[in-house]
Amino acid sequence: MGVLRLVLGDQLSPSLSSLRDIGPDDVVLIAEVAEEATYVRHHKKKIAFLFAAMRHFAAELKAAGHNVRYVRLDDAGNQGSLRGEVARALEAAPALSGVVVTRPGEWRLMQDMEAWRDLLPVPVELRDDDRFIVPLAEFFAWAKGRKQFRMEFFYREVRRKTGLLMDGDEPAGGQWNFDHDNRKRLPKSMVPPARFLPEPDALTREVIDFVRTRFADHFGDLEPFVFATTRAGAEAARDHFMAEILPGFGDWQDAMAKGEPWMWHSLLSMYLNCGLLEPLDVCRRAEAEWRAGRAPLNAVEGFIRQIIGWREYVRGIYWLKMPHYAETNALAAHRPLPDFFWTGETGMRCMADAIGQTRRHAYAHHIQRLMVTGNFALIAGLDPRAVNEWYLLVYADAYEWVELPNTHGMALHADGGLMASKPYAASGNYINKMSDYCGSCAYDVRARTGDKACPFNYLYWDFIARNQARLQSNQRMALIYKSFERLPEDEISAMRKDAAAFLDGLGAGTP
Ligand code: FAD
Ligand code: DLZ
Ligand code: SF4
Repeated sequence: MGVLRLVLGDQLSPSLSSLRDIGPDDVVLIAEVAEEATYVRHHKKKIAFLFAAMRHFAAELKAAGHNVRYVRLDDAGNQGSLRGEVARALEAAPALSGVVVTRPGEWRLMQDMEAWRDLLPVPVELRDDDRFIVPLAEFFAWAKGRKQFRMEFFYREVRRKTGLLMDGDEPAGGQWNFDHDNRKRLPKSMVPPARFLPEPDALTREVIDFVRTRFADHFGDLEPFVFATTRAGAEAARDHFMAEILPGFGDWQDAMAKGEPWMWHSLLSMYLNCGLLEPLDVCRRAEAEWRAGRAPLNAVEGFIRQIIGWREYVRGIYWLKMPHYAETNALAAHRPLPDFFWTGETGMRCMADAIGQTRRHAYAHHIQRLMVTGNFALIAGLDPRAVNEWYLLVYADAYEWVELPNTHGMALHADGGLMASKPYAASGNYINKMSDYCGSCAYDVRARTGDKACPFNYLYWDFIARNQARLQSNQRMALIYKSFERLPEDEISAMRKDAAAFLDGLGAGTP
C-alpha cells in the first residue's frame, strides 16, 4: 500500500525528506491553492515564480517515473487549501494508507498540519526539513542558557561543523569575519556587471498570463520576468554568479546605486528558499572559487557567512521564539504603513528606488531592505505587524521563517534586542555615504530642519528622543545619546516638530 507525499511550493528539492523513501505505489501531491496564494496578498511575480517552479518540479518527478497528482489553481474541484487537497487526494485513492510531509517553513501552516492528525482518515507523518545545515535541535541546544543570541558566535560553530573556509582548526586567512573590508561606496566610474537574467519558457509564460488575470489586484509587476523556474535554470544562475559576480560581492556588499537593483548580490535567495538550490552546495562552490584563486577571501567569506550564518541563524530564532515572537512590539510602534510603500511615489529618492524596484522585480538587496525601507519603518515608528506583512508579501524569497526575524528583529528592533544589540537606526548621512541617491533627491541630506530637510534626519533624532527611556541604558547607544544631549534644545524641538508634521502627513495605505 502506498502513501500520499505532499510537497509544498517551497519544498521543490529531490532530496526532500518526504520523498526520500518513495515507492511505486506512492502518490506525490503538489497543489496550487488559494489559501497559500492569498494568506498575504503576495506580489504577482512571487506567485508566478512559485507556480511555474512547482509545475516544472512536478514534470521532473513524472519524468523520473513517479505518480504525481498536480492540482492547478483553476482545476475544477480545487478545495482552496492544502488540507482540502490532501483530503480530496485521499478520497480519490482510498488505497493510500498515510500522508507523509516535510515540516513547513511557517508556524501558521505547522499549526494547521498538527491538526490534520485528528482531521484526516489516515496517519500523518511530519518529517524534519533537513535541507538546512543546522538541525533545529542543535540550534536550540546552542541557544540554551544564552540571554542574547549573537550570530557571530553561532556562525563560527557552523564553520567548524562544516569545515567551510577552515584551515585545520583555524579560520582561513586567520580571521573569522572580513566585514570591515566590505563597506566600500561604489566609485562613480564603476558599473555593476551584467547579470544572468533568463527569458521565461512556454510553461512559465502560461503561468505569468494566468497570474496576470487571476491576481490582477495583487501588488507588483509581472514584467520583466527574469527568474529561472527550473532546477537547471537556478543552477545556471548559481554558476554565473560564481564565475562573474562573486569576486566583487564583498567590496560592494553594502553599496547602493540609483537604478541598479542587483549590484554584486547573488540573486539566489528565491532559489535557495524554494529548494531549487542547496545551501551547503552553493557554499562549497564559493569556497572552491577562493581556493582556486578566482575570488578573494573577503568576498567568499562574506557570501558564505550570509548563508551558513545569517540564514541558518534566523531560522533557528524563528522556531525557538514563535509564536510569541511576532507579537512583541518593544518600541511601541503603532503607525500604519504609508501609501507610498505600495506606490513608490515619494520625493525621497532612496525610498522611491527601493520600493520601485521591489514592485518591479519582487527583489531588493539587503542594504535596501535594512537601511532604506527598514530604517524608515523603524525611525517613523511603523507598526511591526504591518511592516512584517509588507515584507512577507513583496519579496519573491519571503517565507515567514526568514522574513520575520529579519524584519521584526533586525530592522525594527521590535523584539527588544534579541537579535541585534542596538537598533539599526540611521540618518540620511548613512544613505548618502553608501549610495548616490541623495544627489538627485528632492530633499537636502545635509539639512536637519525645514521644508527641504531629509526626512531621515529629523525622523532619526525624533526616534532617538522618543525612545530615550527605552534605549539610553543600552551601552551601544551611549555615544548617540551623548551627541543627542549636546544638540541645542531649539534644534531638537524644531526637528521633532518637522517629524510630527511629516508623520501626520503620511496617511495610511492599503495594498
Ligand atoms: P546575497 O546578498 O547575495 O546573499 C547571499 C545569500 O545569503 C542570500 O541568497 C540569502 O540566502 C542569504 N542571506 C543573506 N542575508 C541574509 C539574512 N539576513 N537572512 C537570511 N539569509 C540571508 N531574505 C530572504 O531570503 N527572505 C526574506 O523574506 C528576507 N526578508 C528580509 C527582510 C529584511 C527587513 C531584511 C533586512 C533582510 C531580509 N532578508 C530576507 C535577507 C536578505 O536581505 C536577502 O536574503 C537578500 O537580500 C537576498 O538577495 P540575494 O540572494 O541577492 O542575497
Ligand atoms: C508562497 C506559496 C504560494 C504563493 N502558493 C503556494 C501554493 O499554491 N501551494 C503550496 O504548496 N505552496 C505555496 N506557497 C508556499 C507556501 O506558502 C509555503 O510552503 C508555506 O508558507 C510554508 O513555508
Ligand atoms: Fe534618502 Fe534623504 Fe538622501 Fe533623499 S536626501 S535620498 S531622503 S537619504
